[in-house]
Amino acid sequence: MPLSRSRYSSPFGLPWAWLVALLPLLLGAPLIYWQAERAHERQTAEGIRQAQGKLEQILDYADNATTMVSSLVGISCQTAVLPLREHSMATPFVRSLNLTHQGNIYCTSLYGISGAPEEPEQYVDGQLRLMPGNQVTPERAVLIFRRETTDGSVLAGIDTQYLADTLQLTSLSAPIDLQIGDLWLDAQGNTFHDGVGEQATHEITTTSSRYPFSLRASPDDTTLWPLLRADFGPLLIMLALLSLLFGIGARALERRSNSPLREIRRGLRDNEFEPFYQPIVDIETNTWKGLEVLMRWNHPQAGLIPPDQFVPLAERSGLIVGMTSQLMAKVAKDLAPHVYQLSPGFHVGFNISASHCEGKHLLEQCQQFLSAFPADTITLVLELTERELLKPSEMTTALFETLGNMNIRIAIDDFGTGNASLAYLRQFHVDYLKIDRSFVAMVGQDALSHHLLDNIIDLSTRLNLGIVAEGIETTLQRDYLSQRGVQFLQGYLYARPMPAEDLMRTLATSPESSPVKASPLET
Ligand code: G
Ligand code: G
Ligand code: MN
Repeated sequence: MPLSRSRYSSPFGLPWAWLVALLPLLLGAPLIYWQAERAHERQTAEGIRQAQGKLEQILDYADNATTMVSSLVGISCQTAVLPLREHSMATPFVRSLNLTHQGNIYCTSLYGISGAPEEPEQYVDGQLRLMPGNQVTPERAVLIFRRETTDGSVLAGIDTQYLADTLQLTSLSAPIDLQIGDLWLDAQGNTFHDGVGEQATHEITTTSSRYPFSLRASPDDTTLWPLLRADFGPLLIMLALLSLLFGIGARALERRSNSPLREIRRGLRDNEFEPFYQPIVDIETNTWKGLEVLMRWNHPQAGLIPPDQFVPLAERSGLIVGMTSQLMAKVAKDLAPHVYQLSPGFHVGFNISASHCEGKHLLEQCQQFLSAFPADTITLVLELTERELLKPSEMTTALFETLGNMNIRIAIDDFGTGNASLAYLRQFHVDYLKIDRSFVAMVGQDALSHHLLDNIIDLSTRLNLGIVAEGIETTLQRDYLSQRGVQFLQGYLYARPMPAEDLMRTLATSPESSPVKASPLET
């Protein structure tokens, strides 16, 4: 098929298919990202909620233990140290219990009698104090829980390792930090002071209603991507597969829409079929006797396409009828303004396919074409190729009868290449024979070829019909044919098929109201 698919699907087709293919990804990817972000936020909120609960649990133990020993405040350390130690050891997370009296830590479960200042003002809400490290564990921070009693207080030391572990366990989707007063503890157990006003974009914070501490989670992209990969990977793969499917679908659709037949239909709709004109010369007067109209497809991408590449398909599909209509309309528009520059009865020949004669359109189209010209100014000629003979029927017989009555002439094209009988020529009221150019090309060749050519000319002459010889390229051919009585010649020697502008230029340069002089291209 000459109208290859790839030729018409690019360059405009391909990007369209790609765009369609990308559609699921373009629409789906932001959606997935948004979903992942929501999921990430939910996970982070859940993590921070769990962290808060666990920390409150740890503080509950301290709360409990300090309640248990609160009656010991004020009692001498020697008496108090043992129950202090017992409760300290029996309570999870609590590593020491201490008693204070009159602003002095006078007894601790670790060393017994002691004498450090209590510094109650350092406690947030008088209850919690995060210390970067003390004399027991200088490297590790400690959280002190404080319970005030009537004559002093109980302090419970909690190893921050437990807190850090809790933060670590709940920091699955975003790192969580614990804030007590202006000191922070991170999941690695480091304490730090935070810069003021430094806030991550998606930061989530929570404050315990039971103890004076806050938590902060800072989700960021580094924690988002692993989640995206783990939870949304399959969805992304599905999306990519969907894209592939869309792409294949789009390509298939595109191919269908670019099938040659659709392309011809599109060309017809876009008025792309145009006439080229080739003169037929009367060698007796050396003037133009007429023109043959040859269809060209002025394709927006492929340029001018010759008819043998699309006419056969157009004939099979019936589109040739509409295309011929389009051609006739354009020819009428081209020639009507110049009709008085043409010799009276100037021939305008159209190639008509056999299938066209079997429908009812041909007669109407011919009438319409002729109505564009003043009466008797031009002669319409229909060229029917001998390669494809018409099937005689009542309808065709009547049609050609009518055409004859309308002074429309019938020419047998490519004469000699088929086998039209005398009866056929009579039945269809044939007026002209156009000797195929393959016979004309035999001029000057071997004896057998000459014999064939002479026979064809002989036959044509004896049939008593007008004779046109096609494909005249040399003066030798011209002279040979004219010597044998062929009156009308057509070929590159006189002119190649030309577009309307060239035809108009030739008509314009010829003397007014006289037929165009035939001027051979070569001599
Ligand atoms: O102009 P060119 O030599 O390319 O034409 C090639 C063939 O196409 C010729 O056989 C000619 O008869 C055919 N052709 C040209 N124009 C038309 C047309 O308008 N209709 C039909 N049916 N055939 C055409
Ligand atoms: O089949 P039909 O006679 O309609 O074909 C006419 C075609 O023959 C024209 O389209 C034109 O391109 C071609 N043609 C016209 N004159 C010459 C010529 O002198 N030499 C050759 N090789 N082709 C010609
Ligand atoms: Mn022809």
